[in-house]
Amino acid sequence: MYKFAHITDCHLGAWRNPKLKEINLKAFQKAISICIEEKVDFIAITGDFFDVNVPELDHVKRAVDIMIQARRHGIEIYMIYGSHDFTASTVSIIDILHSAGLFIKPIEFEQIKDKIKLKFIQDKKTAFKITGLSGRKTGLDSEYYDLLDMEALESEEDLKIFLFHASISEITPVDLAHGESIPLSLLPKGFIYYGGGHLHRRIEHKPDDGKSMIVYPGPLFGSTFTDLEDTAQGERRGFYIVSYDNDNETIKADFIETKIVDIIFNAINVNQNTVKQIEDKISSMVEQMEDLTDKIVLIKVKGTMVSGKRSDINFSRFEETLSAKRALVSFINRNNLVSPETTQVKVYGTSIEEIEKKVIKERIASIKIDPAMTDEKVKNFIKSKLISEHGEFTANNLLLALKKEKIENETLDDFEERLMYEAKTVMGLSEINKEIK
Ligand SMILES: [Mn+2]
Repeated sequence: MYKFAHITDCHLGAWRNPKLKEINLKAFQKAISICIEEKVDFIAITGDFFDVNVPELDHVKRAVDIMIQARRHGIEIYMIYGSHDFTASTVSIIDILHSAGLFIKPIEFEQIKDKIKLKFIQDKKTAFKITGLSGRKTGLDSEYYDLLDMEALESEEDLKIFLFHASISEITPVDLAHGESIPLSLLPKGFIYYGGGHLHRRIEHKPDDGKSMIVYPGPLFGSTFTDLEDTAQGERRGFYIVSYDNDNETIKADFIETKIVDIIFNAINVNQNTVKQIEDKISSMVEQMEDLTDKIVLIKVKGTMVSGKRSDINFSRFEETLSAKRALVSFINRNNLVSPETTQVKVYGTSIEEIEKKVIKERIASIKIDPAMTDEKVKNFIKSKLISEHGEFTANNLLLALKKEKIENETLDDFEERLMYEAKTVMGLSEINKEIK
């Protein structure tokens, strides 16, 4: 009997709030401690280990300290990149930790003509052969899956595990089905386990062959308000311990919960309410809430106000009340609260990222090439960078590149140069790093 753990989407370093940041790290510590207790043979981490490619160093140190515990118990770690900790143009912290020998990246490949031949890494203890494909920033994943040398992947002998960081169309829940996904048919066949990352939801799928499993554990804690809202509404967070029985050739995946704190979620509909009415509603809800000690309290206020602006409402007063009631952290989400002055905004979403994506999609849809344009080179450039999904890809990546903040101790010149370099790379104006990490 062999056992391995599958952990994903830790998003370490996510959350500006120090308490949430800490809970997230605690969830990772808990997962690793359980892996050690359960004596798993190895751990597979399928991307978005960190929330960004260059996280704060104190957090990196603590994550490393936790991983070292597993390594000291002889537990090997296999890690692929996710869309959050991957970068095409510069170095990710994952590269540095990999160079230091902390874990193995089973994502090496050979490019033979126009095909990508993935290399397998054989785990010493279990003899499982592991390979995988990392997540990219956004979009274009399917292009890489299209290029895979499937025959080589499928004809490889022995027990195989495939690690990936992408949505699969057929098994993605409808409410998460924005953004790009790949069809099931693009996964190579004949593997015993397909370990997925990227979807922040727990999904177990058993293909018809009855011999394999596709599993998304979902995040250990979560990195957005929506994640926590899902948790409060019953989504359990944790990871999987997968056992393989050699004699019967059967595979079993057990979900292990890593809950650190309870989360309470309440929504208030304030459609067509005045500022005073909204304040009264929130106030009476907050007054009635009990038993909040050491819990995360989330309140979502939604609707279109009859008059006034969001900033007319004194939200911090309610947060103070909640903290006086000993809530560990409280959040009043007003992303879905719209004042009449802002109703010209036509897209809604629950997170900034989602709203940005929708706005970009809408704007890009209206970009067309002027039929009078004759220069083929320019036309092709526009097509490949600015039109339809290519345009969305460029815009989303440009936004991510320009969102980067100055790192402490980085000079302004270096920072500007780094931003410029990333932006140019996104626009295809510098030498593009064609390597797939
Ligand atoms: Mn993620």
